[in-house]
Amino acid sequence: MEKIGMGRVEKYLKKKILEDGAVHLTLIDPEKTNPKNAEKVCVEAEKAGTGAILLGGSTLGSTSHLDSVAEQIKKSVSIPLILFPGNLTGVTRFADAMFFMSLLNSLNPYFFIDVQALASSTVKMYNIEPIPLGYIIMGSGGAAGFVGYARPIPYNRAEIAARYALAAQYLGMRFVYLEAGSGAEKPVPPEVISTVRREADKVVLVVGGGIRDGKTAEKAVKAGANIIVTGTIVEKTDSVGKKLNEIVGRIRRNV
Ligand code: 1GP
Repeated sequence: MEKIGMGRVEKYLKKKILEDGAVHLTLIDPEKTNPKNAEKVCVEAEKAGTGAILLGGSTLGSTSHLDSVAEQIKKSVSIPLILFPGNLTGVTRFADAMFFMSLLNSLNPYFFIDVQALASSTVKMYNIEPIPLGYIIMGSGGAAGFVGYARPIPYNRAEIAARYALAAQYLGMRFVYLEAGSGAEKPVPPEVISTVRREADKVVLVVGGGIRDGKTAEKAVKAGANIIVTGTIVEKTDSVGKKLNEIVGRIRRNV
């Protein structure tokens, strides 16, 4: 029984949120990179003050490719490596933790409970720390929405997202992720974030999808996001460090 509760990475994230006001996570999509490039991006991201590396994608086919990217990242940085799996292929023994996530607004039970059941014994065997997370897809939803059979919640229906988030809280999920979809034209609007924050007042609120600059990230944090995820900007920006510095600087309290 004494083993039940928060693990090391979750405690680290929560402490950092308390200290800094919010945490930034750098998302690496293994399909869009290779071990060498991932190392370069992660080293720059760590220097810029990102809190952890998230690793995963919706359409990943090869776990051996994921293994080689993850192993290289682990060798190169000291911040935690957290998995953000889109399917069974997204589990690697080189990770410290995993967003053990359920896609709450999927029409397909595979994505809210079956794939988790299939993955669970591997997560245990590799001693990966599971962080329970309710995943809610909004707006246009992107690839995650399509692959996950999601019924994305429209931005003008924030109260629906808030109810899903509160249900996740009552089901014991300690994190809720509002996802606009990778590369989304429109990120989750601040008024949606604040409605969800007011209702689900005990969860760590993660927001991602379409965030490309410090101003947007800061608005999301002011509306109640605790964690900001950005992925596409590290794929497309030459000066990754500069861009991430700007975002991390804007979301940290008193900076
Ligand atoms: C996608 O929320 C993440 O799952 C990050 O989105 O790639 O648009 O930063 P971007």
